[in-house]
Amino acid sequence: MNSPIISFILIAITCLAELINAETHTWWFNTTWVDANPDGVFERKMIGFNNSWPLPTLRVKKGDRVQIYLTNGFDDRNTSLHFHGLFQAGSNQMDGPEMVTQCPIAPGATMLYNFTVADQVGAYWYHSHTAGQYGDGMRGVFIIDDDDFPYEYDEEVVLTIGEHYHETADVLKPKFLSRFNPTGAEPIPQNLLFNESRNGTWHVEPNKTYLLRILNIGGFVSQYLWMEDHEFTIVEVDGVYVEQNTTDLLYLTVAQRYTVLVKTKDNTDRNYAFMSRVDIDMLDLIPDELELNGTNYIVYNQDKFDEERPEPYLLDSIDDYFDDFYLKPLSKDKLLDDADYTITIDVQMENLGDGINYAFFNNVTYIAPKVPTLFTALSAGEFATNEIVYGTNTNSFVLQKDDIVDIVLNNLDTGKHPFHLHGHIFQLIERHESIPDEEDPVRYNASDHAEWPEYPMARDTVYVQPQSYMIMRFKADNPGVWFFHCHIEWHLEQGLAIQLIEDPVALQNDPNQQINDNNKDLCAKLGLAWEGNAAANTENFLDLTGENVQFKNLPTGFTARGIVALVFSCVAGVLGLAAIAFYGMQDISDVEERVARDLDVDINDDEYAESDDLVRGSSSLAEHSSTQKN
Ligand SMILES: *[C@@H]1O[C@H](CO)[C@@H](O)[C@H](O)[C@H]1NC(C)=O
Ligand SMILES: *[C@@H]1O[C@H](CO)[C@@H](O)[C@H](O)[C@H]1NC(C)=O
Ligand SMILES: *[C@@H]1O[C@H](CO)[C@@H](O)[C@H](O)[C@H]1NC(C)=O
Ligand SMILES: *[C@@H]1O[C@H](CO)[C@@H](O)[C@H](O)[C@H]1NC(C)=O
Ligand SMILES: *[C@@H]1O[C@H](CO)[C@@H](O)[C@H](O)[C@H]1NC(C)=O
Ligand SMILES: *[C@@H]1O[C@H](CO)[C@@H](O)[C@H](O)[C@H]1NC(C)=O
Ligand SMILES: *[C@@H]1O[C@H](CO)[C@@H](O)[C@H](O)[C@H]1NC(C)=O
Ligand SMILES: *[C@@H]1O[C@H](CO)[C@@H](O)[C@H](O)[C@H]1NC(C)=O
Ligand SMILES: *[C@@H]1O[C@H](CO)[C@@H](O)[C@H](O)[C@H]1NC(C)=O
Ligand SMILES: *[C@@H]1O[C@H](CO)[C@@H](O)[C@H](O)[C@H]1NC(C)=O
Ligand SMILES: *[C@@H]1O[C@H](CO)[C@@H](O)[C@H](O)[C@H]1NC(C)=O
Ligand SMILES: [Cu+2]
Repeated sequence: MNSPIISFILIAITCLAELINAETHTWWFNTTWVDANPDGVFERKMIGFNNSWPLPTLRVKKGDRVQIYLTNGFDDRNTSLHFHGLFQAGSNQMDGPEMVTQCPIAPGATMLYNFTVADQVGAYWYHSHTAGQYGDGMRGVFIIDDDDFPYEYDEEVVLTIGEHYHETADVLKPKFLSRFNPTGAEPIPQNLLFNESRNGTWHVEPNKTYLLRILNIGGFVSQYLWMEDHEFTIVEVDGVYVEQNTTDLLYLTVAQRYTVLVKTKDNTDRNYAFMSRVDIDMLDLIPDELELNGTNYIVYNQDKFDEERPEPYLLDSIDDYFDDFYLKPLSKDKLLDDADYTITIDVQMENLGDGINYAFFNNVTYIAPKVPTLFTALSAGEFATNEIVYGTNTNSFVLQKDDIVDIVLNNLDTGKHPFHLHGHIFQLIERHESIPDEEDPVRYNASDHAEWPEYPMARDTVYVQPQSYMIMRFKADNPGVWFFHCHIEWHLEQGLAIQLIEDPVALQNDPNQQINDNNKDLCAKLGLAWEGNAAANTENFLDLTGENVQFKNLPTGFTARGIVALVFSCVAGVLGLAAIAFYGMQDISDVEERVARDLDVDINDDEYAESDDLVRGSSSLAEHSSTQKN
């Protein structure tokens, strides 16, 4: 036999061996409320599985099949489960986001999430994709082990970080999405969590190399991490192996993962601090009682630790954190070819006529359609390639098979935002520096851009800087409906999302991608259709009458100023405490200052004083607007 044949046989045997080794993991989980005290200062209910919280770390191997039966054990709310970072190639309906790829799971109902982790490795996580539930604890780690891990280490350790609220999302959300919070100030967390707790202790042995998998499973703030006298050597980000790069200061937005090597000391003489810090630029207000730095411990010597804890280890500056743009994928995957299709999206936060602050891509705030978009794509026949059928408020873009796609994201907002694309990793090919609040936002200019890296960093979640832009590039090689959204849960609730409808014809022609009976039952339980356009019209896919749309715009002439005035009149008049709660327990004049600064209005100016008088005592926004006009 000649050698090509031999190598063919060898490859065939290897593939066969892998197939035979592929395991099926089956888990049954029931969502339940669990009494917990994660930060040690406040007892509350967290969302657990089977009366237990935190949720388990699920561990599988490359190529394995996963079957998770998720029962909605709540009696008053829907749920869903998303596996963050998994491509779900050929299994789009297992992706999780409600009204995108499935109907919500009604109380008492069960959904089987059944998929293989075909060709992925590394650190992922799972979380509810419904109404802020993951902030209430419905989140856990999902690891895909690799028999051919490219770096040497002695022991693997998982570490999650995140922020923590004392109130549940269903209490916070209505206060956040309220006309009494016209600037869209996000709720301020009470604490930072380290491994779902605080004051954590990481017990280590000397002379070892640890593989530390760090995951920010929070829903809002980014965090800095650093260790006293130890370093992080980054080897994987969001499931992508990278060339080693060592740093002493990491920055993780929510949903990002860093797998790092940490070498321990050669002796057990002392213990060290392991610090975390909230990115304060993301907070609209910093209450005195909020501990901005979390102190945790690397414990070599328990006796010493019992005697005395290491002091917090502070840095002079946290400006010099590791910029993931400079990482290089170990695969040496080159910059993809020039884009066949460019999606340009502008981010803005604005108020609509109901006085609520929403988030917009190109002036559209995402409102869920009446039929999950995947099911529209599957039922629309030849109309599936027509963006109209997906509705006017879903920000849907149809992508052609194997197109190279650029997402050019101009952030006209003064905040940082971590964006996540389902079903893909993307190359981050350009990211502009942040632009200070007092200057105008900078947009991407295609005829004047930076030089793009030869081997761009790739991952599934990246942040854009304030008033600045970034460009993400990927290949549309995974037929399906993929959500792209800000991973700050508050901003997703405000509508900061688009949908990519990738090669819907291939989707329709793939027998494995057809809606299964379980999914149809889930829709039926909630009285939802699993066919039709965004308005659930199955007769005429181009007729969107009755679709869900955003609230109408603020009437012309009614400015942010008017809203401020309205808020103050309410605060002063009715003592609507929601606004005060959001801006901290402060006196009212301070709240005024704060709102005014956010809205960029001068509270001493005459018009303001006037409008305050004008709106006092009235109750409807429309009324105020007509008064305001002149
Ligand atoms: C969770 O509870 C269900 C029944 O509610 C049970 O079938 C399942 O085995 C339990 N799962 C675990 C991981 O304990
Ligand atoms: C962490 O330390 C703080 C301050 O010492 C304490 O109030 C809190 O209960 C501790 N939390 C946990 C979970 O140990
Ligand atoms: C799931 O949990 C709920 C709430 O604890 C309970 O009422 C229900 O019986 C459980 N379901 C199953 C299948 O165990
Ligand atoms: C569950 O989902 C259905 C369909 O979207 C919706 O009508 C219903 O209000 C949801 N239930 C709750 C409690 O949010
Ligand atoms: C999961 O999907 C695979 C492939 O379609 C199928 O063979 C298997 O029966 C499914 N599992 C269950 C429990 O239905
Ligand atoms: C975090 O918690 C997990 C168990 O949930 C544990 O295995 C791990 O060692 C902890 N990590 C650290 C850094 O303490
Ligand atoms: C660590 O390794 C060094 C050099 O190999 C050795 O001298 C030292 O005793 C080791 N320390 C411990 C605590 O084992
Ligand atoms: C928190 O840590 C930062 C960075 O190390 C430091 O500048 C700041 O002073 C610390 N704050 C407190 C209250 O310790
Ligand atoms: C490591 O990161 C630095 C920037 O922090 C970058 O200049 C360098 O090229 C990177 N090297 C590798 C191998 O990733
Ligand atoms: C959004 O609305 C503004 C103001 O009406 C308009 O200037 C701009 O062109 C719109 N942007 C898009 C992408 O439609
Ligand atoms: C984009 O860059 C080109 C080349 O530098 C320049 O001529 C043009 O004015 C720029 N466009 C805008 C809108 O800034
Ligand atoms: Cu955001």
